[in-house]
Amino acid sequence: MSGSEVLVVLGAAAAIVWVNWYFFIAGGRSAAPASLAGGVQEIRIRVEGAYAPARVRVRRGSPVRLIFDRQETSSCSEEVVLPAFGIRKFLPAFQETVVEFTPQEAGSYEFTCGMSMLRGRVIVEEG
Ligand SMILES: [Cu+2]
Repeated sequence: MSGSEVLVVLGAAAAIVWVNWYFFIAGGRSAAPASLAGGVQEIRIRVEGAYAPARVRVRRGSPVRLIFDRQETSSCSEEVVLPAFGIRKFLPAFQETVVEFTPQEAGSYEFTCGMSMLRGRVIVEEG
């Protein structure tokens, strides 16, 4: 291989490593873990122009309770949808709204506002 070919191969290898790190390792680590409350994996998500945290990490097979704390009146965030769990819920402004489900399969599941503008993710790990 010529010198420039080696550089191309190294560059491609570095890109692959980066993509894997970015999406799989960093993504999982930056997700906020749920805390256990009486066997329920509970996590509070602030809704104000975005979901905070936007990534939450839970374990498969135990109930999950997401507490959406909506601190705005912007109509964008008035609904939250978790398509994988068949959930669509209205979030009254300046109130907490509880959403509960039990993930049976590990994976990464999106939640969005009613118009899919705000986005978050539930990362379900093996129990
Ligand atoms: Cu919206």
